[in-house]
Amino acid sequence: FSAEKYNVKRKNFSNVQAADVSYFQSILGNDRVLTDRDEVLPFNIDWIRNCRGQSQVVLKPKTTQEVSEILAYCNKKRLAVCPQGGNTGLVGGSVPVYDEIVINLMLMDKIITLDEISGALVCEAGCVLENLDNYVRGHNLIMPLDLGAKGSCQIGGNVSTNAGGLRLLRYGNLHGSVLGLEAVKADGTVIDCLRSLKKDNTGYHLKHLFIGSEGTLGIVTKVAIHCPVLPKAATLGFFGIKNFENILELYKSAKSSLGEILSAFEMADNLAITQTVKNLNLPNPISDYPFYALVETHGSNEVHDGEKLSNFLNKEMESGLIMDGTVTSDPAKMQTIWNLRESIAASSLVGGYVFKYDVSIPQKHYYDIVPMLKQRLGDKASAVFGYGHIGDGNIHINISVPQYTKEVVSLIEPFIFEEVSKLKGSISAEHGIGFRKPQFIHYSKEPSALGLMRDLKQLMDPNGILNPYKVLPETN
Ligand code: FAD
Ligand code: 2HG
Ligand code: ZN
Repeated sequence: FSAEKYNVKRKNFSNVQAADVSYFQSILGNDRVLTDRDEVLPFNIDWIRNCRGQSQVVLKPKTTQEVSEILAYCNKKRLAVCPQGGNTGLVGGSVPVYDEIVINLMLMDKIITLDEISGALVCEAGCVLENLDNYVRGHNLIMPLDLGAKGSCQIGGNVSTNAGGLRLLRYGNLHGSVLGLEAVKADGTVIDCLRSLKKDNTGYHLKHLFIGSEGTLGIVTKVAIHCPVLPKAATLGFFGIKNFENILELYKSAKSSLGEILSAFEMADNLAITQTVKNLNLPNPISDYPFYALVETHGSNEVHDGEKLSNFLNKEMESGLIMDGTVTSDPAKMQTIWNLRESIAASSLVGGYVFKYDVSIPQKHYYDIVPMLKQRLGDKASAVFGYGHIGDGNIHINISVPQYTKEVVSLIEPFIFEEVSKLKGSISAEHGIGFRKPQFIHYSKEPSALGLMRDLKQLMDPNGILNPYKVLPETN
């Protein structure tokens, strides 16, 4: 269990009793209260199989009112809970540590309204991101975020982690695109900030407290989000690059040559791509190169945008920044390339154990830590690679080892966080702190800021029932 592995002590919460289960059944009915061991198990294990909890109860509310009644009861009885969306989180925040009751939002999946003039979509928190995107595309809009987990992550989970993803560079982060939300506090109070307005300076911007709070301050039950217009033209380039310096030069050039139509600029090193091709049996549209860049445009004129990207490719092949590449606006071919990029995360789950790090570093030093870690780990690691959202200065470092050992952990942590801190980076760019990183949060947050985080937690969840052991470090 992860509690033993990471040496975390159970807090003084109540244990779930038969009477508690009966109460939950009285609100939800028997079908939406899971207690069978086999049924509960998948809700206890995270996507990368780093963490496993011991919950015996999973609740599946269908309405805000039900969430409110569950929380009011748990708060009164001192029963700890773990809010859960699609369980695709990568820092162990979405699964219980001990016997916290899982509150999974999957049945709160209704679209409420879509304003085609403003682009404001209002929906319940359990809507799966891809379903929302398919829906709004039917109305000439797209979701402002996209990520490899879109087929199972939920908008409430995205909001609670402040997910970034593949096009943050163009469409900004959720603090900008979430217009409003509804959330339930630990004591069951429903906080209604569900406005769909672009402008609303009426006092404190409370929605921002819930965006990125990883289920520790409340359960998000509804979201109002701004959807940009569906681009009439999308083109994608996939390029082979000689070295990391050339990726940075290419990024600078893409910003000036493609300007307002640039919608994504991603990079991957050789091993990230070759391992994905090998482990998941996927095609690579170009041959083997030390680095790869993926450059996408979203615009309103196919001919103009296609020309711009082709000219960019020709110019940079002549300059030598691009060694080889392909540009396409064919949806099926674009999908194949995106699929290769989006599958990198899953490729490192094949065999052994994976450590995933998600850090922000000033772009000049973006890749520095990968060779350092390779050297430090030697043959103790079966793979060390780096890839990510270079446009956002966000690199994902994946380290695969045959099996988890304390020795390997001690070679990686806190070394990696110390290096990030030296470079004035962030130890979590987009995945959050969850269960895996609270003890390292001080590398990125000053004591005064951490103190205010604790004060807010105390104010909003005085009994600490919401996602305990997550985000905030233990005070000894
Ligand atoms: P969960 O994993 O279920 O939960 C995540 C956290 O949010 C937990 O702390 C949980 O307690 C809390 N939570 C969930 N729902 C609620 C709610 N309704 N109210 C309150 N708290 C809640 N992340 C990125 O930022 N960018 C990426 O590009 C990206 N790509 C990914 C690709 C893959 C293949 C995978 C597996 C993951 C990726 N992630 C990425 C991480 C993950 O998908 C995101 O963090 C996502 O936003 C989590 O959504 P979820 O519904 O699965 O939430
Ligand atoms: C991505 O950008 C995700 O693909 C996952 O954020 C990162 O698994 C990872 O390391
Ligand atoms: Zn990412």
